[in-house]
Amino acid sequence: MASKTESRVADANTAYEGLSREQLIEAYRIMHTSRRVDDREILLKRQQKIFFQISGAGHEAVGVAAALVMKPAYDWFYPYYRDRALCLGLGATPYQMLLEAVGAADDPNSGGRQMPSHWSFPKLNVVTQSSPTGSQVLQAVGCAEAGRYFHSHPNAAKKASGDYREFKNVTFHGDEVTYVSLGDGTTSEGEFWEGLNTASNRRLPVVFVIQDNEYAISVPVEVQTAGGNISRLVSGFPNFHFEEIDGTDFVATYAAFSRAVSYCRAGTGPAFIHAHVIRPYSHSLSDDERAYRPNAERERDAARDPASRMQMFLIREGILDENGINRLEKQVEEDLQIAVDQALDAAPPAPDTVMQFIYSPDLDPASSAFDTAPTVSTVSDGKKTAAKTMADLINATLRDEMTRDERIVMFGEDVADCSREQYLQEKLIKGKGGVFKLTSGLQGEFGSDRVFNSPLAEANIVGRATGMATRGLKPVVEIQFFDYIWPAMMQLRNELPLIRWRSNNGFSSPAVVRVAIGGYLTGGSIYHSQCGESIFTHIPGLRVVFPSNALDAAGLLRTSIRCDDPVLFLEHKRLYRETFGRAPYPGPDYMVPFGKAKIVQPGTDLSVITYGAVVPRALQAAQKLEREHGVKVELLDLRCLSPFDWEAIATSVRKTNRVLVAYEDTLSWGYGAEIAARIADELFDDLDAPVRRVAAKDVFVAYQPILEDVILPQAEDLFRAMKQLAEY
Ligand SMILES: Cc1ncc(C[n+]2csc(CCOP(=O)(O)OP(=O)(O)O)c2C)c(N)n1
Ligand SMILES: [Mg+2]
Repeated sequence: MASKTESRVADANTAYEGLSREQLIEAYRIMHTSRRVDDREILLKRQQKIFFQISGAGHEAVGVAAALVMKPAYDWFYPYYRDRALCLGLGATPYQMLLEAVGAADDPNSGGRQMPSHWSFPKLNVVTQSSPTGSQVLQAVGCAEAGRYFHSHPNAAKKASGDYREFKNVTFHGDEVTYVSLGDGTTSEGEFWEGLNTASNRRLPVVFVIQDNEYAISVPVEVQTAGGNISRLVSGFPNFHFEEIDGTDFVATYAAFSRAVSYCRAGTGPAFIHAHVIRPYSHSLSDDERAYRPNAERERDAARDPASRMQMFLIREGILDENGINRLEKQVEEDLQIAVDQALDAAPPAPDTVMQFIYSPDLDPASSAFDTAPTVSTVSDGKKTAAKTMADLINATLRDEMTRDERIVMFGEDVADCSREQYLQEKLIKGKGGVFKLTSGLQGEFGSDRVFNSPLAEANIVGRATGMATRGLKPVVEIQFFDYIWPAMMQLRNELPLIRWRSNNGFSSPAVVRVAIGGYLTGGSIYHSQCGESIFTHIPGLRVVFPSNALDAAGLLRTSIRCDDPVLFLEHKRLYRETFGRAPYPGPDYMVPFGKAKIVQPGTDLSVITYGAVVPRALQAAQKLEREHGVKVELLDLRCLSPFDWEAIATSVRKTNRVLVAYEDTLSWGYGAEIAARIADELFDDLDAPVRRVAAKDVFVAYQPILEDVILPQAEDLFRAMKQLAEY
């Protein structure tokens, strides 16, 4: 008898793709637990004890299979909301999940900030997930790139004091794999395709998991996907391992994951698993699928329920009998009841914590630690070194920081000197280094794995940077023109600046996004002249910097790189090579703290608050006003727009009692509107005249220079407004 049992076990090991009976029972236990947590949450929602519910029902076999094949706290996970079973399989508990459902202070996912099923388990390498469908894909790609980078630059992973590295732990493994999942409907998002493209091209160890339940809320798959099958569409991507499977069959799904993950682990390339699953419940508790799915179709689905299939499988194979199933399910129920009771008792977050973790609690870029003097550089004959342009000093700062910090990588459109490296090596060409040459020479100096071209896709740039920075790299990426930043808007508004807050400080993503911005180009026209900084200063969690001169650009860029928050660094194209504001090289440690305005010129009669390319124009107007009318203007350059220097504004306005706010962007709802409103609100008693604004006309910039001149604010416009205000 004994030998018969042994041979049965041996058969099972081959029959069940190497899974032991214990593993199969455990797989069922997790699948069943996952379903029961959903059911309990549904009940709690109906009792109004939680506020939202979305289930992982029908998707459990996929999650458990992935969790069995992959390794928590070793591999990396970018799941989506149906991945409850995955997270349970990786080690998360029902209690931790229910804490998010009730919105508890101790919720490890988000501290009560996110809806349930928005997973974030830092200890397991489950990276904070958001609600926008598909925005996780490019971040997963960046995460995989970071793992590869650290593997080839192990020194970069070391901690260093004095900057963000002190607070950013790095772990990595040479054969780690990144999991990213999404639904069938979400494959319609452009970022999905951008992710496939880069993973394919760079042979990245990413497992893309499409959980195809044939619906995106009420929209069926044949409407989303040309021909109705995503596998057919993606089959042309090179370097991929493809699997299309019945994701309700646990053993088959496990086998597919085993093949796919070992392909990725070996470093061969990415894998694509297309799992056909079911959605036995409505999309969420806010949806009633009976409105768009007839009973017959729903019954057809129910017959393929992965949890029931697994239960029948265990019985059929003699792995568990009905008593065994009952015992297991009873235990799950008892444990769940304890978890529910505890979660319902859990304390909610204190209301005064809402502003915590918008920015790094560890490093304040407005502090004096970021206030350093330039080292006056001299040449051999004792003279000061020549004045450099803003472009020169940005390039020099990037070079210095790359030397100092091996975690820095740079990419964007055309930022490399030459992607076809052999041309550089053979010295056949000089190299490009950015359309404005700001990154010139950096690829040659630091190597093609630190400075490289991205595809022409802005979401790709910011999404990958977000994933990389989450892992501890310091991407300093470039958006070629502000006018083309919009494909990255999902990442810039809903992802990059929110990683820290929505995970309750579980993760952070302090990337730097450099952007060429602004007009006054003579012929720049509609699509090479835009401003629009207020759209970004409106985003909590994002620092926004806008220097007007070479020295500030160097100091603020260094602060941007060394700080622990995501930064949008706006570089005015017209100022790149302007004579105004040139400065000698200030040395490799020169920093300007955030949120500190500069008094460009002190005065007593009128304050002008501005920044960027309006600074030299306002200065010209102010000098003329003093020359011709003896009016002394105090000119303030904000330099940093978020945070901004309210103290400096208030001090100046209290002194002069008159204020003009000037900016290059269109007048209405522009950045200066907020400044003007706050002055009117808090400094009303100090004003002897209304708060005035000068800005662009409410129209896009036109090509013909005569039109451009009349649209953008000019020195004469500023002069006129200053004079009127002084005379008021
Ligand atoms: C960018 C974005 N658009 C719309 C929504 C609203 N929404 C949430 S889930 C969903 C359907 C997703 O369907 P699918 O990708 O098939 O995943 P499933 O829910 O079926 O698992 C939609 C439209 C969203 N969250 N994000
Ligand atoms: Mg779907």
